[in-house]
Amino acid sequence: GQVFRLEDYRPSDYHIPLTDLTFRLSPDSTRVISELTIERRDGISGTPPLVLDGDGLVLKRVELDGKALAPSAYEATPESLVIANPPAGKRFRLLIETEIAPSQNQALMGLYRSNGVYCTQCEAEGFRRITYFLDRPDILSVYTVRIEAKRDEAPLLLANGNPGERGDLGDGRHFAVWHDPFPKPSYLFALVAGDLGLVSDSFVTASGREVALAIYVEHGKERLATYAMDSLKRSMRWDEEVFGREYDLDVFNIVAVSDFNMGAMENKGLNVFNDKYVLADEETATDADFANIEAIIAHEYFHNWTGNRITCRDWFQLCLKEGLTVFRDHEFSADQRSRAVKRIAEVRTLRAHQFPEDQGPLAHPVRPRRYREINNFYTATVYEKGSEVVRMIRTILGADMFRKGMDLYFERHDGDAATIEDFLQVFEDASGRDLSQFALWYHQAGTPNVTVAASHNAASNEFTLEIEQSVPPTPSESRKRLMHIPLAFGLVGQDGKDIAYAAVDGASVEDGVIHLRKRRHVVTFSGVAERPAISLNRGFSAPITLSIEQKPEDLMFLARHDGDAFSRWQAFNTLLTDALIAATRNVLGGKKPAFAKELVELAGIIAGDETLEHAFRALAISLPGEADIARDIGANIDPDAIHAAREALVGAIAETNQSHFKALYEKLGASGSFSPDATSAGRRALRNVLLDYLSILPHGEMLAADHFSAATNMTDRAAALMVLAHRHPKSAEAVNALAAFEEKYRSDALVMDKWFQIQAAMPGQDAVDLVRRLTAHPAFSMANPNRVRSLIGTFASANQTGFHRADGTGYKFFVETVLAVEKRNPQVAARLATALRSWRSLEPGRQAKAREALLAISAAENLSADLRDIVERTLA
Ligand code: B3K
Ligand code: ZN
Repeated sequence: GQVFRLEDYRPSDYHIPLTDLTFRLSPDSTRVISELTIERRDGISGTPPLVLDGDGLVLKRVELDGKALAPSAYEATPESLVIANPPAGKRFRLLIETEIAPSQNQALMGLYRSNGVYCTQCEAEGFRRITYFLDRPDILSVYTVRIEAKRDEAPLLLANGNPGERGDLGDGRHFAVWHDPFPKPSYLFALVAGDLGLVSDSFVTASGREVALAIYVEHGKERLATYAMDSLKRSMRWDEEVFGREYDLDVFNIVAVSDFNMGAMENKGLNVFNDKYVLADEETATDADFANIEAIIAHEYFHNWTGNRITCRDWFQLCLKEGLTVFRDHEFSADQRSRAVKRIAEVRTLRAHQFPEDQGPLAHPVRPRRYREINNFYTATVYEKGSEVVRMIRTILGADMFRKGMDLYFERHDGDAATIEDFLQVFEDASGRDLSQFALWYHQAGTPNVTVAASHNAASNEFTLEIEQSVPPTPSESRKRLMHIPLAFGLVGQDGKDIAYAAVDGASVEDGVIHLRKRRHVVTFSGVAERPAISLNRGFSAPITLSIEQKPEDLMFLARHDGDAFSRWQAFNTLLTDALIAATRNVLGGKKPAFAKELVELAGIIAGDETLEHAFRALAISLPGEADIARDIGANIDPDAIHAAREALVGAIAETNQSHFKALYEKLGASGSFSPDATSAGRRALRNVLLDYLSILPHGEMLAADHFSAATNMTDRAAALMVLAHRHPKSAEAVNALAAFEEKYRSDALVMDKWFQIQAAMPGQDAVDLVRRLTAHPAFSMANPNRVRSLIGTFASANQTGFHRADGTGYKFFVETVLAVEKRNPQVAARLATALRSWRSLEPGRQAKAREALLAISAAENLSADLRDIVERTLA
């Protein structure tokens, strides 16, 4: 396939200042009439050919300045429309009529139907599946859209912007016109038409303008959009208060659809959502679902400024909108909930998804320089590491200067299709600082490693850190340059408070942050009388791996006393990880894993520490997952040994703390009336982690079964079901609970996703047969991305022992399924296939079988560009 390169960017010869679209909707043959006002760009001499993008299009009519174009004057293929000699005048009008079949569209890009509702997805390159266009993000156009449809089939007609004229067309058809005054790229175009229920509300902006808010959902589900609407209003207010950003149209519409390739889409004034991220009540959604809804509603809303008003010049700049908008939604959630708990959750996600990407064959810079298929670059690196990079800018500049830079960004670039260079420039201009070395975070792939050795000289009252940075090689980047790494830190004294030091030598230290810029720094703190415990990378100030020789006593001390909550969590997590790695080694050596008494007791102390939030305690005592342990071991992975080691530590902690955990579990009690707020969710989280521990003890299945039947909300019910299915799969309690759950929710697709997920993650040899059987379940469908992700995605990415079964049957099933999904939906298949990205870290037997699986996919006929790109890079 073709390779696109950043350095090949050229502005287009033509612009499209105005785009008027008419849609005559019909499931099998929709007509799209596009009337474009086209302008030659200033400074272009002559009349270069006009080349419009298409994808699978059928051209019905083309007119230039009101006259039919002679067939010799243009060339149309499904992939492009070329006008060799456009008019010599500066401006001309082009009319293009295409025919498309939304009902046949299973890739869910362009115009398609979900549950009878017409909807669109155009990012990144879906607009070209609707009409011929300059389908690139630097072509900003003002759109007017007229939709015509059968009134009974689609009483609701929506597009971007503000509503205009609407009326009857006779013959049971009607129309509506929408106008969006803000010039936008084609990827932000959206249309929705169908029969949906409405939840309406309103919002008065800081300057006093009233905005009509609407969320459209399936009829009968209106009640389930309450939390989404509340999240929207809080997001709108927050963006005014924290970033000074007001909403700019008269209406803001959200539509929930059940067939969607990802989470949601920020189309101007008309966000389209995967219904999983809109619909929730206590009976059907977990606390994690509520938190995701809040975050994603906010994320898409925040794109209105970071993405829509200021968009990307080209797709290499994707992180300009995504990394920044993730950072904004993280900050929003931190303000709405517990900042410390939110930060820990973010870091866990980053390590689980971005680190393996950055450390494997699919590694790429936050701003990539080349791609074959842009859809494969909506990655954890672009999104999550992109957000971490913005966070580091704020750490380096300080909150006030960061806000000044953001203000300048909005002022200088409103209406632009901008670049990462533009973004960095505003912070340099606002602060007068040089960010050129820092910019490497955008350009260089790989997770930097920082190695630290600490020593205290009691005679001279000096504390010294020897710090070294290195960036490991990544595909096509073998030589790396040195990074600017902001390392937040504290020297913790015996009273648990940070020790003051008199002076620092060897690196620049500002406001508790060591700035690493060289390969090696010897940083000496003078005036330090007692040997401190060193707390490094506080708040996870830099997305790095840290290797530091630390005494277990120091880590235990930090786990109890570090003033930075994140580092406190980190200290205990490091202890747990070290213990699990050692235990895995024991299992492999045929020995019984053993754990330090102090460690298992500390779990009990943290669980019961009433000075800490429930949610923090729950996170602290949750063991690293099997994939986390595998990542930290790094090579020669045997998932069965990891599983055995982890279960052994669960058992050791549960046994030692048995009566304490039982009492705590009882005290936390079953929930009374439900509230989705963070404090209530934290209490449930702690109680459910305790259940997980207690369930490993004798009669654990009875306790879990009681928990299951007493549950009055989905969080508790799903937690109990998971414990039963994973820890006591053969018990009557597990079988009954799975059956009861299925019976109760069989017609609620989103809840059935949880049922599929729990079973797909069931550890052990039997999972592959179970998952295969479940693909035939009436609630499952290969055509629906949520179902596929729940069952197949969970199996491949969250079931280490099942998927990586030593005999390779997990991989065989995976190959068949990925290829079956691909026939309909290449994007979802390509995403699934990334589950094998860490195949080289497996032990040799599994490694060979995983490689065969990848080769089998790459040998399949008519492989899509999406899947080919992933598989070839993974094998390279
Ligand atoms: N911008 C969209 C993602 C589009 C993915 C296209 N393959 C959602 C978001 O990040 O907000
Ligand atoms: Zn986004």
